[in-house]
Amino acid sequence: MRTRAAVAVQAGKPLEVMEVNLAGPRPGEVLVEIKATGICHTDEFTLSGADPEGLFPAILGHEGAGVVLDIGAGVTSVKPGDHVIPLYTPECRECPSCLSRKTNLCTSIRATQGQGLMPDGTSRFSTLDGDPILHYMGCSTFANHTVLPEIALAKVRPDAPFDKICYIGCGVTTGVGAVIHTAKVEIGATAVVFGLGGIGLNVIQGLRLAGADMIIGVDLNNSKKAWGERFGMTHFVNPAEIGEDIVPYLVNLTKRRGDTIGGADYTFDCTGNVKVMRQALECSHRGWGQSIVIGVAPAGAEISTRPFQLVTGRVWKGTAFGGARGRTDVPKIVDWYMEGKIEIDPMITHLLTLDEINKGFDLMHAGESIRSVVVY
Ligand code: NAD
Ligand code: AHE
Ligand code: ZN
Repeated sequence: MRTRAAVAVQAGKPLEVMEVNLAGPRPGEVLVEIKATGICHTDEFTLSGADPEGLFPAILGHEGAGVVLDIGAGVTSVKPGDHVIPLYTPECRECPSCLSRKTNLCTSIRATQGQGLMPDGTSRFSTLDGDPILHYMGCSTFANHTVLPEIALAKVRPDAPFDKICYIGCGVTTGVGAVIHTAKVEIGATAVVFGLGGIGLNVIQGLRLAGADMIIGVDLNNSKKAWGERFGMTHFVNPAEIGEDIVPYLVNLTKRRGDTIGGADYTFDCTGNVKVMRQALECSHRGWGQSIVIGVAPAGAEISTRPFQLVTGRVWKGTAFGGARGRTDVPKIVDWYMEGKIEIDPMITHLLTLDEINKGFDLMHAGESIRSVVVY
Protein backbone atom coordinates (compact mmCIF):
# COMPACT_ATOMS: atom_id res chain seq x y z
CA MET A 1 0.00 0.00 0.00
CA ARG A 2 0.91 3.67 -0.16
CA THR A 3 0.89 5.96 2.85
CA ARG A 4 2.05 9.47 3.76
CA ALA A 5 5.07 9.95 5.96
CA ALA A 6 7.52 12.58 7.16
CA VAL A 7 10.89 11.18 6.08
CA ALA A 8 14.21 12.10 7.74
CA VAL A 9 16.26 12.17 4.56
CA GLN A 10 19.48 13.48 6.10
CA ALA A 11 20.77 14.53 9.53
CA GLY A 12 20.20 18.18 10.34
CA LYS A 13 17.65 18.71 7.54
CA PRO A 14 13.88 19.27 7.97
CA LEU A 15 11.65 16.23 7.52
CA GLU A 16 10.17 15.78 4.03
CA VAL A 17 6.50 14.83 3.83
CA MET A 18 5.90 12.41 0.96
CA GLU A 19 4.02 9.34 -0.21
CA VAL A 20 5.90 6.10 0.51
CA ASN A 21 5.33 2.40 -0.12
CA LEU A 22 4.55 0.18 2.84
CA ALA A 23 4.65 -3.62 2.45
CA GLY A 24 2.11 -5.68 4.41
CA PRO A 25 2.81 -7.46 7.69
CA ARG A 26 4.92 -10.63 7.58
CA PRO A 27 4.55 -13.44 10.14
CA GLY A 28 4.49 -12.05 13.67
CA GLU A 29 3.91 -8.49 12.42
CA VAL A 30 0.98 -6.09 12.51
CA LEU A 31 -0.15 -3.25 10.21
CA VAL A 32 -1.28 -0.21 12.24
CA GLU A 33 -3.00 2.98 11.12
CA ILE A 34 -1.40 5.69 13.27
CA LYS A 35 -4.02 8.22 14.38
CA ALA A 36 -1.75 10.57 16.34
CA THR A 37 1.91 10.93 17.30
CA GLY A 38 3.79 13.10 19.74
CA ILE A 39 7.15 14.69 18.89
CA CYS A 40 9.67 13.76 21.58
CA HIS A 41 13.05 15.40 22.18
CA THR A 42 14.63 12.07 21.22
CA ASP A 43 13.25 12.43 17.66
CA GLU A 44 14.98 15.82 17.53
CA PHE A 45 18.18 14.27 18.97
CA THR A 46 18.28 11.64 16.21
CA LEU A 47 17.33 14.08 13.45
CA SER A 48 20.10 16.45 14.60
CA GLY A 49 22.75 13.78 13.96
CA ALA A 50 23.75 13.50 17.66
CA ASP A 51 22.48 9.90 17.98
CA PRO A 52 25.26 7.32 17.49
CA GLU A 53 22.56 4.94 16.25
CA GLY A 54 20.95 7.49 13.91
CA LEU A 55 20.44 6.14 10.38
CA PHE A 56 19.06 7.88 7.28
CA PRO A 57 16.79 7.90 5.37
CA ALA A 58 14.36 6.84 8.08
CA ILE A 59 10.85 7.47 9.28
CA LEU A 60 11.20 8.79 12.83
CA GLY A 61 8.52 8.99 15.56
CA HIS A 62 8.03 6.66 18.50
CA GLU A 63 5.17 8.19 20.52
CA GLY A 64 2.01 7.08 18.73
CA ALA A 65 -1.43 5.57 19.04
CA GLY A 66 -3.58 3.93 16.39
CA VAL A 67 -5.75 1.06 15.19
CA VAL A 68 -4.78 -2.41 13.96
CA LEU A 69 -5.69 -2.83 10.28
CA ASP A 70 -4.17 -6.22 9.45
CA ILE A 71 -2.15 -8.99 11.09
CA GLY A 72 0.49 -11.38 9.77
CA ALA A 73 0.51 -15.15 10.23
CA GLY A 74 0.72 -16.33 13.81
CA VAL A 75 -0.34 -13.09 15.47
CA THR A 76 -2.71 -13.84 18.34
CA SER A 77 -2.61 -10.99 20.86
CA VAL A 78 -4.18 -8.27 18.68
CA LYS A 79 -6.77 -8.26 15.86
CA PRO A 80 -8.04 -5.73 13.30
CA GLY A 81 -9.92 -2.92 15.03
CA ASP A 82 -7.95 -3.09 18.28
CA HIS A 83 -6.59 0.22 19.60
CA VAL A 84 -2.85 0.06 20.24
CA ILE A 85 0.18 2.02 21.39
CA PRO A 86 3.50 1.16 19.66
CA LEU A 87 6.32 0.19 22.02
CA TYR A 88 9.94 1.10 21.35
CA THR A 89 10.70 -1.12 24.31
CA PRO A 90 8.86 -4.32 23.38
CA GLU A 91 7.87 -7.06 25.80
CA CYS A 92 8.26 -10.59 24.40
CA ARG A 93 7.91 -12.28 27.80
CA GLU A 94 10.30 -15.02 26.60
CA CYS A 95 13.84 -13.59 26.33
CA PRO A 96 16.33 -13.82 29.22
CA SER A 97 15.79 -10.12 29.98
CA CYS A 98 11.99 -10.41 30.20
CA LEU A 99 12.26 -13.65 32.18
CA SER A 100 14.78 -12.13 34.61
CA ARG A 101 12.05 -9.85 36.02
CA LYS A 102 14.96 -7.46 36.70
CA THR A 103 14.56 -5.16 33.69
CA ASN A 104 12.03 -3.89 31.16
CA LEU A 105 14.71 -3.93 28.44
CA CYS A 106 13.46 -6.83 26.31
CA THR A 107 16.36 -7.97 24.13
CA SER A 108 14.57 -10.21 21.62
CA ILE A 109 14.57 -7.75 18.69
CA ARG A 110 16.92 -4.96 19.90
CA ALA A 111 19.68 -5.72 17.35
CA THR A 112 17.53 -5.35 14.21
CA GLN A 113 15.56 -2.49 15.78
CA GLY A 114 18.83 -0.53 16.16
CA GLN A 115 19.56 -1.15 12.47
CA GLY A 116 16.19 0.32 11.43
CA LEU A 117 14.88 -3.08 10.35
CA MET A 118 12.09 -5.52 11.21
CA PRO A 119 13.19 -8.68 13.07
CA ASP A 120 13.69 -10.55 9.76
CA GLY A 121 16.34 -8.01 8.75
CA THR A 122 14.31 -6.12 6.11
CA SER A 123 12.36 -2.85 5.98
CA ARG A 124 8.66 -2.56 5.08
CA PHE A 125 9.08 1.07 3.91
CA SER A 126 10.42 2.21 0.54
CA THR A 127 10.29 5.29 -1.68
CA LEU A 128 7.98 5.29 -4.70
CA ASP A 129 11.18 4.55 -6.70
CA GLY A 130 11.70 1.40 -4.64
CA ASP A 131 14.65 2.52 -2.48
CA PRO A 132 14.43 1.27 1.13
CA ILE A 133 13.59 3.68 3.95
CA LEU A 134 14.52 2.58 7.48
CA HIS A 135 12.24 2.13 10.49
CA TYR A 136 13.07 4.02 13.72
CA MET A 137 12.99 2.62 17.27
CA GLY A 138 10.80 -0.12 15.79
CA CYS A 139 7.89 2.32 15.58
CA SER A 140 8.08 4.99 12.79
CA THR A 141 4.97 6.83 13.96
CA PHE A 142 5.68 9.77 11.63
CA ALA A 143 3.97 7.60 8.98
CA ASN A 144 0.18 7.39 8.75
CA HIS A 145 0.54 3.60 8.51
CA THR A 146 3.36 1.47 9.88
CA VAL A 147 4.25 -2.17 10.51
CA LEU A 148 5.46 -3.39 13.92
CA PRO A 149 6.24 -6.70 15.55
CA GLU A 150 3.31 -8.02 17.60
CA ILE A 151 5.46 -7.89 20.76
CA ALA A 152 5.86 -4.13 20.26
CA LEU A 153 2.17 -3.29 20.64
CA ALA A 154 0.21 -2.57 23.81
CA LYS A 155 -3.53 -3.16 23.35
CA VAL A 156 -5.46 -0.35 25.07
CA ARG A 157 -9.10 0.46 25.81
CA PRO A 158 -11.03 1.79 22.79
CA ASP A 159 -12.60 4.83 24.48
CA ALA A 160 -9.27 6.59 25.15
CA PRO A 161 -8.55 9.55 22.79
CA PHE A 162 -5.66 8.92 20.39
CA ASP A 163 -4.44 12.53 20.44
CA LYS A 164 -3.82 12.28 24.21
CA ILE A 165 -2.77 8.67 24.81
CA CYS A 166 -0.10 8.80 22.10
CA TYR A 167 1.95 10.66 24.75
CA ILE A 168 1.85 7.50 26.90
CA GLY A 169 3.92 5.89 24.11
CA CYS A 170 6.95 7.72 25.55
CA GLY A 171 6.84 10.93 27.64
CA VAL A 172 4.16 10.11 30.19
CA THR A 173 5.33 6.56 30.83
CA THR A 174 8.99 7.62 30.99
CA GLY A 175 8.41 10.40 33.52
CA VAL A 176 5.81 8.74 35.74
CA GLY A 177 7.54 5.35 35.43
CA ALA A 178 10.95 6.77 36.45
CA VAL A 179 9.35 7.74 39.77
CA ILE A 180 7.24 4.65 40.34
CA HIS A 181 9.22 1.79 38.74
CA THR A 182 12.84 3.00 38.79
CA ALA A 183 13.18 5.19 41.89
CA LYS A 184 10.22 3.68 43.79
CA VAL A 185 9.66 7.01 45.55
CA GLU A 186 7.90 6.81 48.92
CA ILE A 187 5.39 9.14 50.59
CA GLY A 188 7.09 12.17 52.18
CA ALA A 189 10.24 12.08 50.01
CA THR A 190 12.23 15.10 48.80
CA ALA A 191 13.05 15.31 45.09
CA VAL A 192 14.78 17.55 42.54
CA VAL A 193 13.83 17.45 38.85
CA PHE A 194 16.27 19.03 36.38
CA GLY A 195 14.59 20.08 33.11
CA LEU A 196 10.86 20.82 33.10
CA GLY A 197 9.98 19.77 29.56
CA GLY A 198 7.78 16.98 28.26
CA ILE A 199 9.56 14.43 30.46
CA GLY A 200 10.33 16.48 33.57
CA LEU A 201 6.71 17.57 34.03
CA ASN A 202 5.69 13.93 33.98
CA VAL A 203 8.33 13.17 36.62
CA ILE A 204 6.73 15.95 38.67
CA GLN A 205 3.24 14.52 38.30
CA GLY A 206 4.65 11.08 39.15
CA LEU A 207 6.17 12.55 42.34
CA ARG A 208 2.82 14.10 43.24
CA LEU A 209 1.14 10.73 42.66
CA ALA A 210 3.75 9.02 44.88
CA GLY A 211 3.17 11.55 47.69
CA ALA A 212 6.53 13.36 47.71
CA ASP A 213 6.64 16.32 50.16
CA MET A 214 9.18 18.59 48.50
CA ILE A 215 9.34 18.68 44.68
CA ILE A 216 11.99 21.11 43.45
CA GLY A 217 12.07 21.93 39.73
CA VAL A 218 15.22 23.30 38.08
CA ASP A 219 15.15 24.95 34.65
CA LEU A 220 16.95 27.75 32.83
CA ASN A 221 13.63 28.87 31.32
CA ASN A 222 11.53 30.85 33.83
CA SER A 223 8.32 30.12 31.92
CA LYS A 224 8.62 26.54 33.23
CA LYS A 225 7.88 27.69 36.81
CA ALA A 226 4.15 27.95 36.20
CA TRP A 227 4.20 24.67 34.30
CA GLY A 228 5.89 22.84 37.16
CA GLU A 229 3.51 24.29 39.76
CA ARG A 230 0.57 23.18 37.63
CA PHE A 231 1.61 19.53 38.19
CA GLY A 232 2.77 19.61 41.82
CA MET A 233 6.18 21.33 41.99
CA THR A 234 6.67 23.02 45.35
CA HIS A 235 9.87 25.06 44.66
CA PHE A 236 11.45 26.43 41.44
CA VAL A 237 15.13 27.23 40.91
CA ASN A 238 16.69 28.89 37.86
CA PRO A 239 20.42 28.05 38.14
CA ALA A 240 21.32 31.17 36.14
CA GLU A 241 19.68 33.43 38.75
CA ILE A 242 20.84 32.12 42.15
CA GLY A 243 24.31 33.68 42.12
CA GLU A 244 26.02 30.56 43.51
CA ASP A 245 26.73 26.97 42.61
CA ILE A 246 23.51 25.00 42.17
CA VAL A 247 24.68 21.94 44.16
CA PRO A 248 25.23 23.58 47.60
CA TYR A 249 22.14 25.71 46.96
CA LEU A 250 19.96 22.61 46.54
CA VAL A 251 21.66 20.75 49.40
CA ASN A 252 20.80 23.68 51.70
CA LEU A 253 17.25 23.91 50.42
CA THR A 254 16.62 20.25 51.25
CA LYS A 255 17.78 20.46 54.89
CA ARG A 256 14.69 19.81 56.99
CA ARG A 257 13.38 18.18 60.16
CA GLY A 258 16.71 18.45 61.97
CA ASP A 259 18.74 17.06 59.07
CA THR A 260 21.78 19.33 58.84
CA ILE A 261 23.43 17.38 55.99
CA GLY A 262 20.87 18.10 53.26
CA GLY A 263 20.47 16.60 49.80
CA ALA A 264 17.39 15.20 48.10
CA ASP A 265 16.19 11.63 48.51
CA TYR A 266 15.69 11.43 44.72
CA THR A 267 16.94 13.52 41.81
CA PHE A 268 16.12 13.19 38.12
CA ASP A 269 18.01 14.46 35.06
CA CYS A 270 15.55 15.30 32.27
CA THR A 271 17.93 17.44 30.20
CA GLY A 272 20.42 15.07 28.54
CA ASN A 273 23.25 17.41 29.63
CA VAL A 274 26.09 15.49 31.30
CA LYS A 275 27.08 18.47 33.50
CA VAL A 276 23.50 18.55 34.82
CA MET A 277 23.65 14.78 35.42
CA ARG A 278 26.65 15.37 37.70
CA GLN A 279 24.85 18.17 39.56
CA ALA A 280 21.83 15.89 39.98
CA LEU A 281 23.96 13.13 41.51
CA GLU A 282 25.88 15.48 43.79
CA CYS A 283 22.77 17.18 45.24
CA SER A 284 21.28 13.82 46.24
CA HIS A 285 21.52 12.92 49.92
CA ARG A 286 24.71 11.45 51.39
CA GLY A 287 24.12 7.83 52.43
CA TRP A 288 20.96 7.09 50.43
CA GLY A 289 20.24 9.61 47.65
CA GLN A 290 19.31 8.12 44.30
CA SER A 291 19.90 10.04 41.07
CA ILE A 292 18.03 8.85 38.00
CA VAL A 293 19.39 9.63 34.51
CA ILE A 294 16.55 9.99 32.01
CA GLY A 295 18.06 12.46 29.52
CA VAL A 296 19.78 11.10 26.43
CA ALA A 297 23.24 12.57 25.79
CA PRO A 298 24.92 13.09 22.40
CA ALA A 299 27.48 10.73 20.87
CA GLY A 300 30.82 11.02 22.68
CA ALA A 301 29.43 12.62 25.86
CA GLU A 302 30.51 11.05 29.15
CA ILE A 303 29.47 11.46 32.78
CA SER A 304 31.93 11.98 35.62
CA THR A 305 32.01 12.57 39.36
CA ARG A 306 34.35 11.88 42.27
CA PRO A 307 34.00 8.19 43.22
CA PHE A 308 33.67 9.50 46.80
CA GLN A 309 30.13 10.57 45.86
CA LEU A 310 29.27 6.88 45.39
CA VAL A 311 31.44 5.65 48.27
CA THR A 312 29.34 7.85 50.50
CA GLY A 313 26.16 6.14 49.46
CA ARG A 314 24.70 8.04 46.53
CA VAL A 315 23.33 5.81 43.77
CA TRP A 316 23.46 6.66 40.06
CA LYS A 317 20.79 4.88 38.00
CA GLY A 318 19.35 5.16 34.52
CA THR A 319 15.92 4.42 33.16
CA ALA A 320 14.55 3.68 29.70
CA PHE A 321 10.79 4.04 29.11
CA GLY A 322 10.45 4.59 32.85
CA GLY A 323 11.21 0.96 33.59
CA ALA A 324 7.78 0.07 32.21
CA ARG A 325 6.99 -3.33 30.68
CA GLY A 326 5.02 -2.03 27.75
CA ARG A 327 2.35 -4.64 27.07
CA THR A 328 1.68 -5.04 30.80
CA ASP A 329 2.02 -1.48 32.11
CA VAL A 330 0.95 0.81 29.24
CA PRO A 331 -2.74 -0.30 29.28
CA LYS A 332 -2.75 0.43 33.04
CA ILE A 333 -1.34 3.92 32.48
CA VAL A 334 -4.08 4.55 29.90
CA ASP A 335 -6.57 3.53 32.60
CA TRP A 336 -4.93 5.94 35.10
CA TYR A 337 -5.41 8.74 32.57
CA MET A 338 -9.04 7.82 31.86
CA GLU A 339 -9.73 7.61 35.64
CA GLY A 340 -8.20 11.07 36.23
CA LYS A 341 -5.24 9.78 38.28
CA ILE A 342 -2.76 11.43 35.91
CA GLU A 343 -3.12 14.44 33.61
CA ILE A 344 -2.17 14.64 29.97
CA ASP A 345 -4.41 17.20 28.24
CA PRO A 346 -2.76 20.43 29.49
CA MET A 347 0.70 19.21 28.47
CA ILE A 348 -0.36 18.86 24.83
CA THR A 349 0.21 22.45 23.85
CA HIS A 350 0.07 22.17 20.05
CA LEU A 351 -1.91 20.04 17.57
CA LEU A 352 -0.43 19.87 14.07
CA THR A 353 -1.11 18.22 10.72
CA LEU A 354 1.56 15.97 9.20
CA ASP A 355 2.39 18.76 6.75
CA GLU A 356 3.15 21.03 9.72
CA ILE A 357 5.45 18.52 11.51
CA ASN A 358 8.61 20.63 11.17
CA LYS A 359 6.83 23.41 13.07
CA GLY A 360 6.71 20.98 16.03
CA PHE A 361 10.52 20.83 16.01
CA ASP A 362 10.74 24.64 15.77
CA LEU A 363 8.44 25.01 18.80
CA MET A 364 10.61 22.57 20.76
CA HIS A 365 13.80 24.47 19.87
CA ALA A 366 12.20 27.74 20.96
CA GLY A 367 11.09 26.21 24.30
CA GLU A 368 7.49 27.16 23.45
CA SER A 369 5.86 23.72 23.51
CA ILE A 370 5.57 21.00 26.08
CA ARG A 371 4.26 18.43 23.60
CA SER A 372 3.30 18.93 19.97
CA VAL A 373 1.07 16.18 18.62
CA VAL A 374 0.51 15.42 14.94
CA VAL A 375 -3.03 14.24 14.23
CA TYR A 376 -3.46 12.27 10.99
P1 NAD B 1 12.32 19.13 26.35
O1 NAD B 1 13.10 19.82 25.32
O2 NAD B 1 10.82 19.19 26.30
O3 NAD B 1 12.74 19.65 27.83
C1 NAD B 1 14.06 19.86 28.25
C2 NAD B 1 14.03 20.92 29.37
O4 NAD B 1 15.32 21.01 29.96
C3 NAD B 1 13.65 22.32 28.88
O5 NAD B 1 12.63 22.88 29.68
C4 NAD B 1 14.97 23.11 29.02
O6 NAD B 1 14.75 24.48 29.27
C5 NAD B 1 15.62 22.39 30.19
N1 NAD B 1 17.08 22.53 30.26
C6 NAD B 1 17.97 22.44 29.24
N2 NAD B 1 19.22 22.60 29.71
C7 NAD B 1 19.13 22.78 31.05
C8 NAD B 1 20.07 22.99 32.09
N3 NAD B 1 21.39 23.06 31.83
N4 NAD B 1 19.62 23.13 33.34
C9 NAD B 1 18.28 23.07 33.62
N5 NAD B 1 17.34 22.88 32.66
C10 NAD B 1 17.76 22.74 31.40
O7 NAD B 1 12.78 17.61 26.32
P2 NAD B 1 11.98 16.31 26.84
O8 NAD B 1 11.06 15.80 25.79
O9 NAD B 1 11.45 16.61 28.19
O10 NAD B 1 13.19 15.26 26.96
C11 NAD B 1 14.19 15.43 27.96
C12 NAD B 1 15.30 14.42 27.77
O11 NAD B 1 14.81 13.09 28.04
C13 NAD B 1 15.86 14.36 26.36
O12 NAD B 1 17.26 14.17 26.45
C14 NAD B 1 15.19 13.13 25.77
O13 NAD B 1 15.92 12.60 24.69
C15 NAD B 1 15.18 12.22 26.97
N6 NAD B 1 14.23 11.10 26.99
C16 NAD B 1 14.65 9.94 27.56
C17 NAD B 1 13.80 8.86 27.66
C18 NAD B 1 14.24 7.59 28.32
O14 NAD B 1 13.56 6.58 28.17
N7 NAD B 1 15.34 7.58 29.04
C19 NAD B 1 12.50 8.96 27.14
C20 NAD B 1 12.11 10.17 26.57
C21 NAD B 1 12.97 11.23 26.50
N1 AHE C 1 20.43 5.45 20.47
C1 AHE C 1 21.02 6.26 21.51
C2 AHE C 1 20.29 6.18 22.82
C3 AHE C 1 18.84 6.58 22.73
C4 AHE C 1 18.16 6.15 23.99
O1 AHE C 1 18.77 6.13 25.07
N2 AHE C 1 16.91 5.82 23.89
C5 AHE C 1 16.11 5.48 25.06
C6 AHE C 1 14.72 5.90 24.79
S1 AHE C 1 14.58 7.62 24.52
C7 AHE C 1 12.95 7.76 24.14
O2 AHE C 1 12.63 9.03 23.91
C8 AHE C 1 16.05 3.96 25.28
O3 AHE C 1 15.03 3.35 25.52
N3 AHE C 1 17.16 3.36 25.27
C9 AHE C 1 17.26 1.94 25.45
C10 AHE C 1 17.54 1.25 24.15
O4 AHE C 1 17.65 0.03 24.15
O5 AHE C 1 17.64 1.95 23.12
C11 AHE C 1 22.49 5.97 21.70
O6 AHE C 1 23.12 6.70 22.49
O7 AHE C 1 22.99 5.04 21.06
ZN1 ZN D 1 10.66 9.70 23.47
